Amino acid sequence: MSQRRRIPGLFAPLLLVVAAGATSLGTPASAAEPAARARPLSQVVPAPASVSEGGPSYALTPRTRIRVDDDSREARRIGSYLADVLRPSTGYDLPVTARDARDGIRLRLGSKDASLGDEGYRLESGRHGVTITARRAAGLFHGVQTLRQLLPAAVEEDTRQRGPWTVAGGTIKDMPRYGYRGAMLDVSRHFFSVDKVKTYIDQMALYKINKLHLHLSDDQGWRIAIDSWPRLTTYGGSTQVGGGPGGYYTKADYREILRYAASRHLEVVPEIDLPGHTNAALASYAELNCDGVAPPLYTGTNVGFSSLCVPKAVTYEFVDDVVREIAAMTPGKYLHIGGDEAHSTPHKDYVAFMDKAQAVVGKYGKTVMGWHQLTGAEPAEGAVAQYWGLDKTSATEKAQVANAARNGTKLVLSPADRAYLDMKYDKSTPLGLAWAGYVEVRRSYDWNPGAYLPGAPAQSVLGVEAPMWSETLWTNDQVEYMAFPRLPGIAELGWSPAATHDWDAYKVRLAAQGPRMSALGIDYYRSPQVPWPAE
Ligand code: TNX
Repeated sequence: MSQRRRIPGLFAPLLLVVAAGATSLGTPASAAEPAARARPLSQVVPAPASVSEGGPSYALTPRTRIRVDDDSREARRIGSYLADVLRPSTGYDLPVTARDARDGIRLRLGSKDASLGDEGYRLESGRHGVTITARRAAGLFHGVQTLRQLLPAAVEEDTRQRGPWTVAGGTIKDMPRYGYRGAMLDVSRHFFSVDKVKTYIDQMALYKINKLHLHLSDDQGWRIAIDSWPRLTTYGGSTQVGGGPGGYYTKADYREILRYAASRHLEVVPEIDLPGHTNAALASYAELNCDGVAPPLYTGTNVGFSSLCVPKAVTYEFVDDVVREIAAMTPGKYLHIGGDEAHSTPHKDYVAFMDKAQAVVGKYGKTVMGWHQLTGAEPAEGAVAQYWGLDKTSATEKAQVANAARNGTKLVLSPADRAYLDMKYDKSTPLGLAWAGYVEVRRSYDWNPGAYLPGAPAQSVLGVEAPMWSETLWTNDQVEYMAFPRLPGIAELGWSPAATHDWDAYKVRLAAQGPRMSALGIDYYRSPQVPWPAE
């Protein structure tokens, strides 16, 4: 479906420049048409760090090439990825080539601009094409996401559409506010196949999310094969919420997710939730229970009723084996050990258990992540606490987390009444839960991660994450409806400078994502708070 949107009056002067540029390039359509389609460089989500608009635009033609440097396999891979996005809708060949060309799309690594960091990029668009420059492949990849958004939404369709494919002239220099910009998928309450996870990864990448947190175990299912404890999956993974077959990832499946995530420049953060949320493990191995009796599998949605047996030695053989096998497969830095809602573990036991479990994570070379209840134990040096409280969480609990942050614990912010993608938007939302309240689009966007937790130093904040708990969700359509359009807002909080934060401006940029999400087949929630264009 092609997008024909009206030109907002505000952009008229810019568009005159664009139109002039397009005409002088001899763009095949009438002079008025390309102007109607060139979107301002600033209309990207997440908002770029700096934008300077103006100058002639560039329009892709059937002769456009994607040029990469001869010696860069990474740039070539990203070039092929871009070509795969653009070919179906444009119908152009878009060869990826190291041959010199007078114009086209140029992807260059090796920028000397240190201020770009590992994930930043510079995008320049003008008469002869679009050049994206970065220091590292991740930056080039993020620049390519920006370029997608500068093209008409119809470029995301998988069948041939009418152009012209015009990119407005100007320069973007962009880099993230935070290095941790995550989304979590709970594959335990309902299992999600490798293909479903890949679909979500692609959608996350469009908004420059760079961490995929997989909640791999919970009361209702154990989803990752552990060779030394095979019943965890063959039995513990055999069902899910509401009954039904469940499922699990073999090691090859998990490696395929890792490979695919890496190809989209996402790091996978695996989570094994301990010592609570462990009914699937306890059901699979009787010896893990204090009374030696395995409970039945669980298909309901209660929390807080299960616990590993803290005094038993076998518990730590189990934790060691699980952490060792997962750490060995996972290239990323973090291993998340949960630690939330351990309501059936006495506090003294909880503290003793978390001490030992954190040491195991360290022994296998990973950095501990845990839900913020970890700060009620002794966080290991360098540990990361994921805060999931609410505005109304008690001052004492917030102070405990802030205090840990002052003592060196790092924070990832996932406040449940802002960032939980499984919360209903309002009372009419057919999916999701409401224990943290309704979370409309504005509410999920309108907070500042850098100043969110009173008393926590701004430097302790590594970033943000949007968790998707799956008690009520099992299809990609359902995930999309809950994630979009809130996930782009959380992504923007993680990426864009605080100075760009402004709901009134954001809602207009977000509205422009509507046709793009539709073209991508994303079934998003048409929030009445956002001025969506007619499609
Ligand atoms: C709380 S958040 C949980 C999960 C539930 C979720 C539902 C957290 C660390 N624990 O066990 O799935 O609420 O919204």
